[in-house]
Amino acid sequence: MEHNIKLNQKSLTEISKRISCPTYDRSQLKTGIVHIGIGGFHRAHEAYYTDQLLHNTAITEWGICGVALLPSDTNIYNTLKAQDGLYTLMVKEFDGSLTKRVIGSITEILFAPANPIEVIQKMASPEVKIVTLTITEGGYNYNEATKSFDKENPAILHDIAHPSAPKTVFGYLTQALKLRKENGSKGFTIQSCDNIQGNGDMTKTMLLSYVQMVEPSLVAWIEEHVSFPNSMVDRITPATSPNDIERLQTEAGIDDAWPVVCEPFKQWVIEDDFVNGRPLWEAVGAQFVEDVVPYEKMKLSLLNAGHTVLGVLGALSGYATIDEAVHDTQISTFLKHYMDTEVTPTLADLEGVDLEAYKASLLQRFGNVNIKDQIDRICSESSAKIPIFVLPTVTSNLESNRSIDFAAFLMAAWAIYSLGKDDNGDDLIIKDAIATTLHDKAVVASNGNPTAFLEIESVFGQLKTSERFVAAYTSAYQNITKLGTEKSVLNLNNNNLNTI
Ligand code: CS2
Repeated sequence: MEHNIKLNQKSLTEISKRISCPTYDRSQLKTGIVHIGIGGFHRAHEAYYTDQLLHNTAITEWGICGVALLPSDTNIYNTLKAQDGLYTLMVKEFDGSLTKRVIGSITEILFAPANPIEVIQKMASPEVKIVTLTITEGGYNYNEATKSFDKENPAILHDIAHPSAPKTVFGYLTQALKLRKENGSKGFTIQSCDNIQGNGDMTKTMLLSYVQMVEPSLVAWIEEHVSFPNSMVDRITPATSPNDIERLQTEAGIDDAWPVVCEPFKQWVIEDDFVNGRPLWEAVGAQFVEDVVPYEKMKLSLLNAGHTVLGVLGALSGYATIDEAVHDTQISTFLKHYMDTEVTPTLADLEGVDLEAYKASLLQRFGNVNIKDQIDRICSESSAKIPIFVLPTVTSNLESNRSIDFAAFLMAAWAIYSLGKDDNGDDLIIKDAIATTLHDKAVVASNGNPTAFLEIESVFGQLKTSERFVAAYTSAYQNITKLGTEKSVLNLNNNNLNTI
């Protein structure tokens, strides 16, 4: 291969001789979508679908403006800015090969902390018809303990005090919608692409709680002019590693400072409820349905919770990647038990879905040895994920008097994981917004009071009041402490031999 080429708009023609590139004229695209949160997942999913659509050159109104919301997004902002919004998507196929393409759908990039007004104005501009979000499960400011919007969050208090220089998505959306109302413009659709049951409903409830506090007169306008479709999003997108960057240089001679890697599988199921038009994403594989709830439930409680199982048990066992964990027979047997005996009965009302095939496909996807999805990534922010991925299953099983043993074991394993050491005594780095609380409670738990961990109400709500759960959890906690993860997983599996 000749010299490496730096990825940017100017070099695109040259790069298109090496890998597939946008064939559409990016300079002709209007910005129809503002997207908040330009991490890997957005770039492997919505931006990819939209790029595929834009290859139909008759479509010019759906360029994406990517917004970096947080000061910690400086790096991705600078990188994408230097590359004119372009990046390489590297799909890690099952046979080990890479499918590489440059994605061109992000045509503008803004850094909110540097210029909040610019972001508000962009969102208020009439050509923008949809605001999409990937702000993570924790970004919705929902408090599990009070089951409502967290009004005490310092970032929210900041936004109330400084409406024109907000920090949170709620501050931005409120100001932009207020401006649209004042300008006599149409509303827009707010589309969450995060892993939350009823992500659109959650966005609406949280936003209206905020608006009710700061701009009560805007509530009725939003009810009428803004829609919040629920959606199920899916594509496993590990963090990009230095090896991935190097591989792109070696295989294609392209210098891309931040390519995105992902699995071949992708799915996007969306409720067709858009107040101001939408792209024909169905032309490139998205599904529009009337009720997305069944799909969401299935994905969150099997795929995402499955990840949590593999992540927590895998981390304690000393594994670094998800494929390593799923190739450990006892861990995958545990996962199958959990899926079959505890999750499947809660999904009884799913119509038209072949659950057995879905579960089998998940094990295959988790096992893709080329993906190298990091256990660190999966375990990060568990305090926001577990209440969404795992605890609804527990609640439903407690109500119906079904098995909760595997979930209780998982929670005990998480409590032990939160001590920050794996079974070999090696350090585990815990990345979590409430890492200190998790650690403090984990320490109390390890000093003869396992249930102390369940006292974290923002995660567990009132779960500590369920005697049945507490008993199963305590017994699992003691077993793991006494026997280690491997042996106690084996014992639990053996006690349930006839259930799979
Ligand atoms: C993962 C998800 O963050 C997690 O814990 O389960 O990021 C998962 O990879 C995606 O939702 C896949 O669609």
